[in-house]
Amino acid sequence: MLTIAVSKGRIFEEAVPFLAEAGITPLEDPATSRKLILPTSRADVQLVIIRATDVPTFVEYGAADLGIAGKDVLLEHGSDNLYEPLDLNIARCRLMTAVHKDAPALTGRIRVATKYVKTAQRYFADLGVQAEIIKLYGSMELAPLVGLADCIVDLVDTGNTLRANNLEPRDLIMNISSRLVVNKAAMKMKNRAIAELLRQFEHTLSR
Ligand code: PRT
Ligand code: MG
Repeated sequence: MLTIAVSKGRIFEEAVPFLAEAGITPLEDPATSRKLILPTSRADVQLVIIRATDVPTFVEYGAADLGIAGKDVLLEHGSDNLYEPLDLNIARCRLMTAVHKDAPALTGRIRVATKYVKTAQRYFADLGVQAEIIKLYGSMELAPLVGLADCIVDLVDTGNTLRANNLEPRDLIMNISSRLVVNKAAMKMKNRAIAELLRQFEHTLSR
């Protein structure tokens, strides 16, 4: 049995063509099903439906053989205990800093609200900027509006969320896409099945 960890929402939706190329169709729609383990059209493949941020954990511990996770999540999770053989180039966005549209240039010690604590810490340290990082779990955009932070670090796609809150993007930290990750032991023990899946995913990418 191959177990693939995936989050519902945009990653699952954009992963469907990759799965289909490998003959994998979930027997229920994760958007409406309450099941956390979804059987598929292939008797030897099941999906586990989990939070995006939990995907590296499941794969690292071998609770799933493979997973699909955003580079943002992988960076923040920060484990060397995973193989990352394939950039699926899906769920693309940018990890950026953003500030109030009327904000002056940031100088001196700044306060940064984000859920990407480790990534933000590393980014500002590399720039030599003194930053106090404030961990939030959501609605980062609110922080500069109510004086909680000078700046946020968050994902930007269309920019609509920032604009709707009178914020604007400043600096690009990294272009983000979702990656296939593989458990290290599974890569050895289930090499034939995983190598075949990799080939099929690569074939989808090349079309
Ligand atoms: O939603 P939930 O709390 O369950 O978890 P999650 O937010 O981690 O999951 P999900 O499915 O929303 O995101 C999964 C992955 O999709 C992320 O880890 C990214 O790699 C990728 N991705 C791609 C995005 C976006 N684009 C994106 N636009 N993730 C989130 N957003 C959010 C962003 O945080 C901001 O709130 O969308 C808003 C900005 O969008 P625009 O279009 O208004 O700029
Ligand atoms: Mg979300």
